[in-house]
Amino acid sequence: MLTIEKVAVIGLGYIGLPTAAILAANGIRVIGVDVNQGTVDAVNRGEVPFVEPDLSVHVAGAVSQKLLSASTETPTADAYIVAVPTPFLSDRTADLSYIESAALGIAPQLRGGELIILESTSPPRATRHLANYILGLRPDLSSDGANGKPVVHFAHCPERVLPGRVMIELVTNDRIVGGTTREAAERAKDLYGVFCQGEIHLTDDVTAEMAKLVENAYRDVNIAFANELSFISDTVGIDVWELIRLANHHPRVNILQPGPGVGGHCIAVDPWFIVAAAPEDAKLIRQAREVNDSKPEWVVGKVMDALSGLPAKSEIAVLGLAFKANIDDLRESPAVEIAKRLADALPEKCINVVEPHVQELPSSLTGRNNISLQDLEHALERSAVVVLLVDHEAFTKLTDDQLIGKAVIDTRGALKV
Ligand code: SAJ
Repeated sequence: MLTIEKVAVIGLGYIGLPTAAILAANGIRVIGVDVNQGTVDAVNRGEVPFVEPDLSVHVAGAVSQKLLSASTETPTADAYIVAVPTPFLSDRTADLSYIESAALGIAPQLRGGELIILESTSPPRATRHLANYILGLRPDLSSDGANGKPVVHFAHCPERVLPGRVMIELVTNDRIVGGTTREAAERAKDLYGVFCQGEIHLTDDVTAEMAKLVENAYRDVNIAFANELSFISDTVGIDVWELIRLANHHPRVNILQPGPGVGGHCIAVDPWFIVAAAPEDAKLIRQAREVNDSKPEWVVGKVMDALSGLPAKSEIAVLGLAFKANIDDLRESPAVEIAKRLADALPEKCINVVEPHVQELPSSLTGRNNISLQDLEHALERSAVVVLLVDHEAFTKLTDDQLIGKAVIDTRGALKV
């Protein structure tokens, strides 16, 4: 029986805000909490501060029905969903400081009986770390009723939605819910059951944490295989795209696509949490990360090869900065990394970046006078070398005529030249 009427969602980012909106759309009173006043103000106006299909409609509707509001202060609530960032530190272990900040806000509000769910992608035992951190601040409470203390329930429920399809996948994907106790898992299942039409699988907290990391590491390893094939194909002088297309005709083979490297805040990051947890064992996972991380430098080498023999003043068109097609998200994007390396290595060359989904270059590319954001036509007109980094629709439609006479480096296999 669900007794949760009021939920606080801590962190109104790419996952927290959609989750808040979908709960509110299903009749739960939701308060979104964020440290960024601009985000809080935007949500209270019914606006969404980033691009995600269908999210605006949900947020605007929930705010106008007074089921969703936002604040910089953590309120009392029946359940808390923590969806804050867990970036990695310079030694590639997870930075849990945002989780701890969320805990500092939650702890004073607890009365006993609440459910606290960690949704942030986390290294193994982060949910226990959150529980211990909160119970350290509130020694009058417990996670299991020991010594007759009121219980607070802790669970991990990783999100697995694909950016660009978040509002659909939140509803249709299966979910894994791991509790520090069985009761915590059952309660979290009841809450997600409010909107989730997929199956909800119960387990313990550490297995749930690992499941999310393993899903992304699985994909990373498979993309690394494709990227390694692109190196090998180049060495033996064959077309990697044709090679993969043909091999995939086998009924039990499904090779992914090579690219300029792996970006985004998940697949390029999460496998390192596994490596940090078991460095001696996670050999293949580490190697895959290294293969994928080596791809940007390899692409830069191909641009250098293409430039050799061309007039010194030849310009370069860099097509795409996003981490994947048809989105505006530049986080951990290998395309940004390649653009930066080219700008650093070629101070005398003009680099024309085309990214139809952003209005200005990211800060890592500004402050240089050899790189600028241009429209596609202008960039193509001026450049002798074209390097395609993202298979945005605007680029895959390019015709042979538009590329005639140019050296083309197509890292996505998106062009027919
Ligand atoms: N990529 C390739 N070749 C491929 C597929 C992808 O180079 O064949 C690259 C993309 O261009 C991109 C990166 O990999 O740079 C990641 O893109 P993606 O579409 O594979 O995944 P994300 O990062 O957008 O979302 C992933 C998803 N995880 C899995 O598919 C296992 C998503 O379901 C998760 O919710 C999300 O990570 C997350 O939040 O963890």
